[in-house]
Amino acid sequence: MSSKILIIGACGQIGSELTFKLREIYGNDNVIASDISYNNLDVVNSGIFEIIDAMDYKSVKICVEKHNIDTIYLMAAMLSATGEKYPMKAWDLNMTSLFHVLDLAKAKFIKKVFWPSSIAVFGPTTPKQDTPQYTTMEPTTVYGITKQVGERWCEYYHEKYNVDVRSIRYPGIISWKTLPGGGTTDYAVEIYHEALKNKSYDCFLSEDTALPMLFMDDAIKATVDIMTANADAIKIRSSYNLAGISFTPKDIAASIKKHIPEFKMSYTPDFRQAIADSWPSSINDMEARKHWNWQHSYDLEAITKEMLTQLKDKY
Ligand code: AKB
Repeated sequence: MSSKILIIGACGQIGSELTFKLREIYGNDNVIASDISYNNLDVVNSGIFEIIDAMDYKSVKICVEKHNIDTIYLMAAMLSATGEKYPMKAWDLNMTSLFHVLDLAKAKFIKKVFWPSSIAVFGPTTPKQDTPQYTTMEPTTVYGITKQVGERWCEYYHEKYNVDVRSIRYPGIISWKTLPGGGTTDYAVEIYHEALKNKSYDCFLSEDTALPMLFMDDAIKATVDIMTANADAIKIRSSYNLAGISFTPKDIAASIKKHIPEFKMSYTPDFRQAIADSWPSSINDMEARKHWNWQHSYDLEAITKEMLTQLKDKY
């Protein structure tokens, strides 16, 4: 299982934990972490780290050649909420970085690519419950548009140029090591920090907004599983639906109250409510389960227990 890996966007919420996991599997020297700045010292200090601007083809290529990279995980992206503030920046970053990596694979500098898509590819005309793999997709956010278009390009590069690109439509990801930044599902992480710090949380989504979510350990497992599966098991080269659990802000508040009875939740929906309302509330991921044996482990109660235990010492 020898592989030389580059993670672009290694300082972010998912990139950081992916870096730690891949270093565990492949060894520290075989996993090069990179980001645009040194903004996560745990990652920077855990092994080889390079400053890379994902928008700059040359700097990515130089790093690939310097370290004999054969596999890239492209985790740099502007997420849904920030993308609505800077639409053209989101478009530029999300698309340009993807083309750079796909072109490196097309030119045979690298062999394999992981690129995350998102439930943001879906929109208000998509069936909301148990959203199937193949369905109407009319995303209303710039982030969702970049992910939908990106999926088409991934499939195109696979079909036309035989590029081994693999992708998952991540739901909201809940984790304690690194904070998420700029997403609509971020409330489901912030709430645990605020519950421990202030015993209260003012949620930017309304109490009944159900969204698909996944604990980080499950998300990392899915990422490793899809990347280590045999190429012929990967029958979908756009991106796979992936589900863990679905819950509302009211559900997560109730789950926290079991551990912190005095916890108080209030609701002040902002512009992110419209984004959440345009997304599915639950996902059907039978293709991922069938093709490469995906299964999740954490339910809401297990997530709450783990989040509060891990974050307790911080506050
Ligand atoms: C976001 O909220 O923008 C992301 C996502 C669901 O892709 N977490």
